[in-house]
Amino acid sequence: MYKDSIKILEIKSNIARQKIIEVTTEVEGGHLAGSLSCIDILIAIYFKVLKHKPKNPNWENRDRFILSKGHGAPALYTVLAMNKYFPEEELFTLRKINSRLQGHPDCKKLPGIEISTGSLGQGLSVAVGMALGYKYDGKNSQIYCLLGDGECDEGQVWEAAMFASSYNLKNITIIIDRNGYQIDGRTEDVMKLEPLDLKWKSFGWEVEEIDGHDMRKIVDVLDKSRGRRIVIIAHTIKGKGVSFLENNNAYHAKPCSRKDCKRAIVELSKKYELI
Ligand SMILES: Cc1ncc(C[n+]2csc(CCOP(=O)(O)OP(=O)(O)O)c2C)c(N)n1
Repeated sequence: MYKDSIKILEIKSNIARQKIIEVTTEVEGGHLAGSLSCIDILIAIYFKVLKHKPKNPNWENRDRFILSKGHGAPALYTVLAMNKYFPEEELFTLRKINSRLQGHPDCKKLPGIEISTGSLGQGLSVAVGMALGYKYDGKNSQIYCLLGDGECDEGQVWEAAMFASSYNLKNITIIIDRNGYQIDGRTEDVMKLEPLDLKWKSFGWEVEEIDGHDMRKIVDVLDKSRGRRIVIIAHTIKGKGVSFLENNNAYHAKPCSRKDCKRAIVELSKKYELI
């Protein structure tokens, strides 16, 4: 892929980060840090990898993306708005009563949401069911599912993992946002996940590990995942992109103050000389 197109994706990520910070500050809510850790992956998926038609969200041959860590909704909404699934101004209705943009994605309200998520551990089961349906229908489209690393504590994740290999599905890509934190602290302190790669391999999945903020690597590995049953362990940083948010789990579900929002925007803007 040309260097330029990677650069454009990186700039889109930077713009998305600013939007996530602005919106969560303005509405005084939303899971900020875990949205910033997965946004590079979502930008790569929605702008480079996914076969989809924002003007026809139910196009039957589309690939599907499921945000199993549904609390990362601010990141997903931002990328959907950037793809024109709905007007960008609507982002500022996040978590408001009667808004289509609830704290967790609602597939009955918002176009582009494949399944409602938020109760951790359930998204992969739905993704696997969709992959099985596509296999039976003879479709060559791919299902992508993003899990949190803390979410992998949920037993249902492993039941779905076992099911996918038992049915020899080869149309599903899991991306794990391996930012090392969950709500109560470091994943390895709460419930050890390592060796995470060996766990997935023993459940019958191929595994790749990447830097989840290296846009070229993200696009490459996602492109090559088509037609396979694969887990991409994406090593990321919670709060990525802003010095005082990075690895600061206080911002798990807390937005920036107005003053810190301005600081964050200035910091991000300087990266691509956007100001
Ligand atoms: C079944 C269930 N239990 C608890 C929660 C509350 N909760 C929201 S986010 C979160 C932490 C998840 O950690 P991780 O998947 O690592 O997300 P990240 O750190 O990337 O935000 C928890 C426990 C939930 N949404 N669902």
